[in-house]
Amino acid sequence: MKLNTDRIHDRIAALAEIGKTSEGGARRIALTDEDKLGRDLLVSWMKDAGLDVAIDKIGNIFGTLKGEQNGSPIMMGSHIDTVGNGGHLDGCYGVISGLEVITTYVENNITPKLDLCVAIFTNEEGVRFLPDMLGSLVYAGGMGVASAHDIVSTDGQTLLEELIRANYLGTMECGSVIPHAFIELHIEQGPILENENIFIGAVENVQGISWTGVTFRGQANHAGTTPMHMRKDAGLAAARLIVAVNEIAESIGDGQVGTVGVISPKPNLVNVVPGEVYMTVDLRNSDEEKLKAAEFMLNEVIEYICDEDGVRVDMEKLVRFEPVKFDDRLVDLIADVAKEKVTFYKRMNSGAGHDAQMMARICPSAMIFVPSKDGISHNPKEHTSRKHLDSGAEVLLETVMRLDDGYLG
Ligand code: HGY
Ligand code: MN
Ligand code: MN
Repeated sequence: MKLNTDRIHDRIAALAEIGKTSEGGARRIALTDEDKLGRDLLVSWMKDAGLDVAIDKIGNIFGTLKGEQNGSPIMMGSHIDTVGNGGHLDGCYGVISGLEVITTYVENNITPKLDLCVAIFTNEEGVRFLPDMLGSLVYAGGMGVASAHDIVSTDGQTLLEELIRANYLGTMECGSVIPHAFIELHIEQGPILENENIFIGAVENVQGISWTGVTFRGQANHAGTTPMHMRKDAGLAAARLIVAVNEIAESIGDGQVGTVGVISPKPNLVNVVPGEVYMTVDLRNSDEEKLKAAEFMLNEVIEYICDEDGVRVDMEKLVRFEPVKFDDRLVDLIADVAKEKVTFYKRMNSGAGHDAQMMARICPSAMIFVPSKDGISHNPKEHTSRKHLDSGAEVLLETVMRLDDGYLG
């Protein structure tokens, strides 16, 4: 069977037009009008292919081609929601390629043995509703539907209100269909494959993620009249923490990363000493013990900063996912297919979080990576060459065909 890779590129381009930013990036934040329009477009393509379309109680979308046997489906999928000014491939590439794999069966009049399904998970990015990978987390039983429905977005809406408003509050029970296997095709979003001139990554695990909200509380005061030794400068505390997070990552090394992505000073005025600063700390490591060490160091340094600058602090654990190991048999299958299709492949970790790490809780799961140009992602400059995108989709098709031929038994 041959994929229609032109259609993959045309559909990536068509989806990119929805929520396009002035810099040519993507802005389809979860359950906004743009996300809804993207969802509607994908659902229309699923229906064009004659798939059964189901929506669950957290807004996850499933397009299914019935197989000969009644049983668990081979599921592919990812997400189409984006960060604030992201790229056009993150998530979308895996969804559109999964739909293309199924459409190829339909157009070749081949009925698979097992059901084939492509999934679109709600709120993977986690920039509007916390935590990230929310739709797949709930699907995998990591959070109750009611609790998820009550989550309040950064702009004050509950998830339930936004699901209703977008008309994506489905009736299918979350987790009611346990896949035979779950395969997520995704861009690497990092520099490794490109630096080593490798076409395909067979992803073995996803690193652990720790997100903390930190609010330093000092005292707003006049920038001109307040002597330096009398200040309770929350801005200075925040600056020290940004440097400290970088130093924690450097001191642990071994792939440890640390990021302060949100910094919101109040009152954020040129002539007022910041009285309060809200910031987020994102720590990640594929080794759980090292991630715990990084979290310990974070708490220690925040205590030290408060003493130094005479400020108080409130901290909130926003997200905490342990590292996830994918199914060895599936990783071996992807590696075998990659060896045949592209010769150069690599087993590797994932630095980014993905829906597959949640699906690994309920079924054999693994990921296929393709290179990211200059390792850039979550940025309008996100790009992957056509030859790499096509290779990834071909590896996905062959992997699914072998699973349908009984690879996992
Ligand atoms: O944060 C992540 O790694 C993913 O993009 N949600
Ligand atoms: Mn993604
Ligand atoms: Mn992302």
